[in-house]
Amino acid sequence: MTLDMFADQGYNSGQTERYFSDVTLLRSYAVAHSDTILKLLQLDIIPYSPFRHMKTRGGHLMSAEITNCGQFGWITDAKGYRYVTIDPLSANHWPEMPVFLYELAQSAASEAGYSDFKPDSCIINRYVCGAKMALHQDIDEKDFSAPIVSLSLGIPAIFLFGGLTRQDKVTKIPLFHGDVIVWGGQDRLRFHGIAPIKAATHDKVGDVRINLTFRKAG
Ligand code: MD6
Ligand code: FE
Repeated sequence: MTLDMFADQGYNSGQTERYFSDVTLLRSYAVAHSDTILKLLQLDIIPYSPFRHMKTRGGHLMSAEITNCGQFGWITDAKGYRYVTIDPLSANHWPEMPVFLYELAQSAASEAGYSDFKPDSCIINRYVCGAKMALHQDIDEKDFSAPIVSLSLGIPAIFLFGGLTRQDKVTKIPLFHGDVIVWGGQDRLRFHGIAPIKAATHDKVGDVRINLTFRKAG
């Protein structure tokens, strides 16, 4: 069976999968809320801080387009990776994190065993067919004791989970519309990335994958 055959019916809907020691995948956790989430993005975030391609320090254009909401937004430019409170494109604060998203991220974290998650940052990625994210570690946050909560919408992706060094073997985890993956604890600093997205169409989201990643950055 191919991945996109599962895309609309909710692959393993409602099930919890565990990987390594501290990675929890909540299948279809956000499916019932996807219309609300997409509307919040469309009305309250994108008009103020649109998606944009950012450049890495090496001058390489990232294939995923990025924006943010919440107090801290993640950016990359000639000066490298970091969190900032002002969107360099709008010269304003990032749009506030909608309470609905804050509470959804908090309840997913709680479901995965992190009862006190207070995200102050939400990175929003948009991937078209062919876009990817190279293996990397999330190390720009101040405190690694908080987990990362990552919500996928739209067409499927293959999430790549490596180890604590770049050379470690990679585990591939397919992610579908509405899936939420929470990682923390011993797995907080694992290398991870997104394999090149395969062409597909999702009936609500179209031919893109949207990812929202909630963190405690500051
Ligand atoms: C994803 N994103 O799009 C995974 N990490 O599913 C990330 O791992 C990520 O988008 C650090 C900074 C921005 C990101
Ligand atoms: Fe990351």
